[in-house]
Amino acid sequence: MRRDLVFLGTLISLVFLSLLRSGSPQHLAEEACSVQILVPGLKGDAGEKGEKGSPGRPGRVGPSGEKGEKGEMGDVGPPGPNGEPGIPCECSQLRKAIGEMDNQVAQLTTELKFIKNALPSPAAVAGVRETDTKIYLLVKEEKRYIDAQLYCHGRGGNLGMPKDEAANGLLASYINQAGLTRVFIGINDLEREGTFVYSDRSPMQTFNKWRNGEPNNAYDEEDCVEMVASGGWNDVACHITMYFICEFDKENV
Ligand code: MMA
Ligand code: CA
Repeated sequence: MRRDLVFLGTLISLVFLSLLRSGSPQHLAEEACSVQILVPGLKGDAGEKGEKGSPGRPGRVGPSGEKGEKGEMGDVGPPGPNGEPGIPCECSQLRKAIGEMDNQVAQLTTELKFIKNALPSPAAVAGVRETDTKIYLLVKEEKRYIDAQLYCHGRGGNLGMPKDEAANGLLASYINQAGLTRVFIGINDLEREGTFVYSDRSPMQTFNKWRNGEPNNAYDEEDCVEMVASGGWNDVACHITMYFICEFDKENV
């Protein structure tokens, strides 16, 4: 029994030694049986720089960027589905309404034909211009200021009274498109020299289009106003004759 134990102890020692020998051969050559072999030696020199490592893992997702510009408009979508079928109509009522409208159209057509024929001559009126609230009519009949004003009054209007840039520009282009250089407009100082008012007697506000040096009351006799092709205003004698523009309020037409 003891011999077996001694044998086992020797065997363990041999295995232990062979393990140490294979792990650190240089030290073991001199001090194979010393206890010191179990204590770490002095720190060695720094090793050479290693090779570049493999790339790291991807970083965390960054914060969202600024909002981009608006994209272009998309294509037109496909047509929608068909609507529900309509309710059956009251055909007799509709027929009656259509019949009445037919009569009205016939009556209006006759009246319009009459009005067109009754005009002085087709060439006397060069179409019309309109804004949301007004209709302008260029009358190609030469008249003195007073007669021109009477002509417009007699038809429920006034001589053209441009009271802002838009209206003035519209009248100017109207004149130019008709190939004209000047027309009477509804502005005068007949009542009080130097105080110009619109022909509906409303006072001149801040807007005006006087040409440079106007109004000059040349020859001491210029109390009426013309618009020239540029849209500028000039005071002129009221007794001269020229074409003119009437204006009508749509509410009164
Ligand atoms: C000049 C100028 C005007 C005036 C007319 C009258 C051509 O322009 O003096 O102010 O109204 O003459 O003909
Ligand atoms: Ca003048």
